[in-house]
Amino acid sequence: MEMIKFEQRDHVGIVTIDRPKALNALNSQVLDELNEVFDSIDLNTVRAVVLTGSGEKSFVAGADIGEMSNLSVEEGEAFGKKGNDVFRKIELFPIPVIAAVNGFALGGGCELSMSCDIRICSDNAVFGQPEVGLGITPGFGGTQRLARLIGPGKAKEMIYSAKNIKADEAYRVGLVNNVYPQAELMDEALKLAGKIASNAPIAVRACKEAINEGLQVDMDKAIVVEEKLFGKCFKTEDQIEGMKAFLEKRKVEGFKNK
Ligand code: DAK
Repeated sequence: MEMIKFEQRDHVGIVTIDRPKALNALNSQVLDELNEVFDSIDLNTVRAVVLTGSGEKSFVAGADIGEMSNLSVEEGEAFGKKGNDVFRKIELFPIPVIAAVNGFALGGGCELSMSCDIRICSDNAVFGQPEVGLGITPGFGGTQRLARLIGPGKAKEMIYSAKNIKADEAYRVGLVNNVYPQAELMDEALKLAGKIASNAPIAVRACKEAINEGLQVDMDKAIVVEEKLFGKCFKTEDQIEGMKAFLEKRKVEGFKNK
C-alpha cells in the first residue's frame, strides 16, 4: 500500500493515512487502501485500532477536491459509495476504533473521524463541514453522524455556515473526548487503546455492538439487544476468569479472547 501505513503494537493496530503533501485528502486510492487495511487486520490478535494522519498539520483535509471536480454523476455516485462503504466498515468494525485527530478534520475528514468509536485530538485540530461552500452537501454521512453526535442545532450551524471549529470548541460540544498537545496525542491514543485492549475482548466487542445497534431502535428493543449480547458472554473463558479473579481477590491473568 502506498498511502496507508499499518503497524501492530501488542494488541493495538495503528492505521496511518499517509498522503501528507495533500494534507491526507481522501482520493479513490486512499479509500481503496483504507478498505483493504481494515480487511487485513487480524482480529485474533488486534483488539483496538488507532486511526490517524501523517504529519503534524492534518488528520484528513477532506475528500480530494481535485479528483471530485471532474466527476460525472455516475462517477460521483461511485465515489460516494466507495467512501460510505469504508466509513460504515469502520463504524461497524468488530473492535473499537479511536480517531487520533492530529490537525485538520474537514469534510470527509470530519466524517471519517465520526465513523470511529472515539475521537481525541491535538490542540491544533480544526473540525468542519465546508461542503456547502463548494456547492455540495456533506456526502460521507456528515449530515447524519454530526447531528447524532453533537445535536441537530449545533450540527446545522456548522453545516449551513461551513464554519470550522477549533479543538476547544470540538471538546465543548462533545465532538471529541479529549484534547492533548500535539506531541502527546499518539501516546494518549495508544494508552487508551491499550487500556481497551486489556479488557475482555469478547465483552468489549459486545459493548460496541450493543451501543451501535441499540441506538438504532427504541428502548424496549434496545434492552433486548443488550440482554442477548450480555448472555453471550457467559461461559466464555474470559468471563469465567474475570469473575474468578475478582472472587479470589487477584488480578486477571490476561484475557484470552475466548
Ligand atoms: N483535496 C485535495 N487537495 C487538498 C485538499 C483536499 N480536500 N486539502 C488540501 N489539499 C492540498 C492543497 O491543494 C495543497 O496542495 P498543493 O497546492 O501543495 O499541491 C496541499 O494540500 C496543502 O494545502 P494548502 O496549501 O491549502 O494548505 P493551507 O495550510 O494553506 O490550508 C486547508 C489548509 C485545510 C485550510 C486548505 O487546504 C483547505 O481549505 N483545504 C480544503 C478543505 C476542504 O474544503 N475540505 C472538504 C473537501 S469536500 C460526497 C462524498 C464526499 C464528500 C461530499 C459528497 N457524496 C457521496 C455526495 C466530501 C466532501 C469533502 O470532503
